[in-house]
Amino acid sequence: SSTKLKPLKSPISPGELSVIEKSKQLAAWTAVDEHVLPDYRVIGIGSGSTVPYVVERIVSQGAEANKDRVFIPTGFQSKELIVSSGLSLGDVDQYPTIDVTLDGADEVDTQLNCIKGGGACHLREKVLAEAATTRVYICNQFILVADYRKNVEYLGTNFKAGVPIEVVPFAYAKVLQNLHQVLDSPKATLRMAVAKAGPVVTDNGNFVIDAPFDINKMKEPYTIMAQIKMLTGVVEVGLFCHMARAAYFGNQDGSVTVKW
Ligand code: ABF
Repeated sequence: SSTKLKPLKSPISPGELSVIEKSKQLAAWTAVDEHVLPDYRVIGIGSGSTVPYVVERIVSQGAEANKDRVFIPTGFQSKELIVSSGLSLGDVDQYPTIDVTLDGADEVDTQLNCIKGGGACHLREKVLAEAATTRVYICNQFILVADYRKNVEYLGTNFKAGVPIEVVPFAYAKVLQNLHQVLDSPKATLRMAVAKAGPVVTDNGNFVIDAPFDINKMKEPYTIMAQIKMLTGVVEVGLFCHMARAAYFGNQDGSVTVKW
């Protein structure tokens, strides 16, 4: 299902933020208003460029609202964000059940399946997503926030880089070979750091492969995810299937689309 909400008034005057930034902010703020409830104590904070607006809105709820809360990061970036915003930091090994996790996405389909991992944090992001879905059917609170470009019918429509796959360094060449020859992703490549100085290394010390698939295959993301996960050396796949409860997309006209 999907619905469109009325424009939310931003305190930042028009022109200060680009349309895309503003749509990220609208999505994040609306999601916080709907899902970060006063009695929630353990809150997962994802990664990427939309999540700072999530934290901005949470901070605006005031010191009293946040004094008994603990915030769990998905990686280095969100850890810094939590600490620099004056919020209390926790870890998922202390809090394996999270009240709500809010995170960005590279693309989200109509079933709320999504591609994540453009920022190479998808292993930890999936752990936090799962921690917020532990009480699935009772209180699944994994919430996506994104701008309008991420709202698609099928994964791979706009996001052409492919499915991010975290692999242990020892196994990367074998995983690449399997992706090329067995799973029909001939353009799968090892993600390189800026200026090709070397491979991107995740917060867990692993490499990342980006594997593009035919758009028709992406219509069944769960199948692809399961096939990739079976490859020896794969740590986690940036396809999140049947996990999100809702996705919020800020639109160019200042409205917010909610999919659930
Ligand atoms: C993270 O940030 C990732 O999983 C995803 O790759 C990326 C998307 O973020 P944004 O568009 O908000 O920068 O959540």
